[in-house]
Amino acid sequence: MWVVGRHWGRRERALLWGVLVATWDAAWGQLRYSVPEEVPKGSFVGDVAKDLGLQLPTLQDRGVRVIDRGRTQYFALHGKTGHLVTAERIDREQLCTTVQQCVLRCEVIVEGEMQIYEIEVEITDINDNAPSFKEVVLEEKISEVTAPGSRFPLAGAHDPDSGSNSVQSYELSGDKHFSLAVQTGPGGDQRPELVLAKALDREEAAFHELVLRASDGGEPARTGTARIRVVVLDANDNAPVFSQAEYTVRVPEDVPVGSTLVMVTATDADEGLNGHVEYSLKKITEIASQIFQLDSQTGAITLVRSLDFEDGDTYEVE
Ligand SMILES: [Ca+2]
Ligand SMILES: [Ca+2]
Ligand SMILES: [Ca+2]
Ligand SMILES: [Ca+2]
Repeated sequence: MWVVGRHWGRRERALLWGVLVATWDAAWGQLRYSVPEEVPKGSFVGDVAKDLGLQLPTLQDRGVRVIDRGRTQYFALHGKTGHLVTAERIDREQLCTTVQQCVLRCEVIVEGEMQIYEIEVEITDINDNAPSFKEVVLEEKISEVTAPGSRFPLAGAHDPDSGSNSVQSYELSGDKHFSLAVQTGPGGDQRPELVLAKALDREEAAFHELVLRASDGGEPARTGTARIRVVVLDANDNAPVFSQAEYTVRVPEDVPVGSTLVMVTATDADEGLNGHVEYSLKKITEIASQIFQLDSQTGAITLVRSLDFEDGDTYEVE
């Protein structure tokens, strides 16, 4: 039986090292294997017995230990075959968050021979994570008078996998007013930017819904998406427009004072204060100003003095 999974104390190890150094017989060796992350427990890593030239029957008589250098026992030696196998699920993203090359080290100690063998196992990446955005719904506020070609940086996606299994490209869809540019940062990271491709018009469309998709380079590729809602901010780019260019009103001369003779209406397509319409008279004769009054808010023109046909038969105001 192999003794596997036992954690050796510092004193115990120091003692063993002392013995090993004392009886050194050029038996120091190093083995290097690689295994993909996330393989099931018990998966083959390397044929330690064969690579060390150890005879299986003799191997079984001797005390052979696998000591992992970390806290967790990730590897074990399979008794009958002499194979190094995984003893745990190994998650590369959890083990090696910052380093590119993820290597675990363990030692095989053959006590009967007073030999120690160092084993390095490289944990290779698999594409088990999809790119993801911190915010899945983004809002961008852009004025309708923004010049085409303007750029708006967007937050990129994150994919904890390594190399080509990490984020490789971005794609934008949903609206012809926008296109996508991708800048490469100093560390080789990709930075998506929203580019205004076509002038906006709030009066035509106050919102634009876009989808930003990040893809990794795995086979098959995994993707992550974020929705971008562009809110078009109003600018005062419309003048009020009257419902008619000219209003002609015929009234009998005995119409009572206080009557509304005509209601002029103008509309402005802009929003809020930009779209607020107030009425005023630009050109009016002295006499007409004594007869008619315009309500600046409603556009109602009312009679304030009785009409007398003899005074005049037409009045023109602007
Ligand atoms: Ca993983
Ligand atoms: Ca990935
Ligand atoms: Ca991975
Ligand atoms: Ca406007």
